[in-house]
Amino acid sequence: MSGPNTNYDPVEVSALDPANVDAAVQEALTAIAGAGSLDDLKAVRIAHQGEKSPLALANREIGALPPSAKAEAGKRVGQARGRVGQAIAARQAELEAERDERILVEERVDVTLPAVRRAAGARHPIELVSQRLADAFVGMGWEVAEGPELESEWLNFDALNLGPDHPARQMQDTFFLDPVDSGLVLRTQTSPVQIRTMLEKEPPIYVVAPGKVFRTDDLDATHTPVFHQIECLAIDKGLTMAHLRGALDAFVRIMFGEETRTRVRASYFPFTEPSMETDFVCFACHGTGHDESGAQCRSCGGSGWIELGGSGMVNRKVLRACGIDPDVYSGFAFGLGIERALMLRHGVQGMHEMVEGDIRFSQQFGMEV
Ligand code: FA5
Repeated sequence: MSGPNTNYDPVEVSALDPANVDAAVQEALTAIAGAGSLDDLKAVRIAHQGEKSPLALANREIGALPPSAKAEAGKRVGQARGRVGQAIAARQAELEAERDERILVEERVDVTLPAVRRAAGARHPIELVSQRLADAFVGMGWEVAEGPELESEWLNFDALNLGPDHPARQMQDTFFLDPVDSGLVLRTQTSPVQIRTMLEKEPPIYVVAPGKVFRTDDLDATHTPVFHQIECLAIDKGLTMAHLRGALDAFVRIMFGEETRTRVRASYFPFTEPSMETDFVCFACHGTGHDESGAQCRSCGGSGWIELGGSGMVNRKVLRACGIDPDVYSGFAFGLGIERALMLRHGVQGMHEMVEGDIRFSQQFGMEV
């Protein structure tokens, strides 16, 4: 800054020289007009309006002038700064308007375009059927019971009267867990849930237990290594085979309709005595046992019937093992394959369709969540 200017002549202070002030203004206006973007304009503002700009320096010179000269110099510099400020504000408004217009075009949303629709998930038909079956029994006052898929050998076999050397233990080909003496298996049936329930609850007991089970079966039209069962167990005073038939009939009617053709035949399960098997008429040959060419039906092996599930009166030995007095209480149980129930209910042609995970299969059953 210059020293006190006692012999005042504003022209002699070069920064305040009207020509220089004018030149600074012209230079600023040219730069402002040439700023092509808001970023450019920011740089121009710093150069021509900032602390080190020529006009800011001129403004500072005013402070050193004698009071009588300050007004005139102040007016000149003030007007110059005002012009620059206005020009910057005007250019700023122009550039902002251009930017907004560009954004509106670039980010335009066509609300008439069809939306990208994501398919909503839905429950698998196996899950739907097993829930519907369980619901039917809950509607009759039964409770839902659950057990683990990784089960102790004792609960899956021994407690159900299938001792280590029992030949029936081979009836259900089992996935054992490493090491073999771990005593753990992937449960082969939902029947261990019977035992768990009887050990936990006092009679009367009415439970329904849906769940996943595992067997070393090959995948074919009526078998899969991972499938689902639903098990019903009733323990009360005075229950007989008549109650079992009644419950089975109710189950089949609710699930498959009045016209369903099923049959029961004597069978054997170590944990029920006496035992029965329920079959339904083959979905492929409709009970004839052969296909259109006369060859043996591959779905039912020529018998015309497909096994749906087993049942029977709970073996006295099993009741006793669970601490229930068989002279006071009796009970019945039955267990069905859900995949087979789905075949019967919806005419599904083979197990492959159910396990392949093709969404077109599931969609036929609706998208119930
Ligand atoms: C049992 O598993 C007994 N726990 C059923 C039972 C419960 C009997 C209560 C008495 C009292 P079974 O091994 O038969 O029984 O199997 C029952 C049903 O599971 C079969 O009838 C069949 O519908 C289904 N099933 C068996 N193996 C397979 C498989 N590999 N794939 C699909 N479904 C199967």
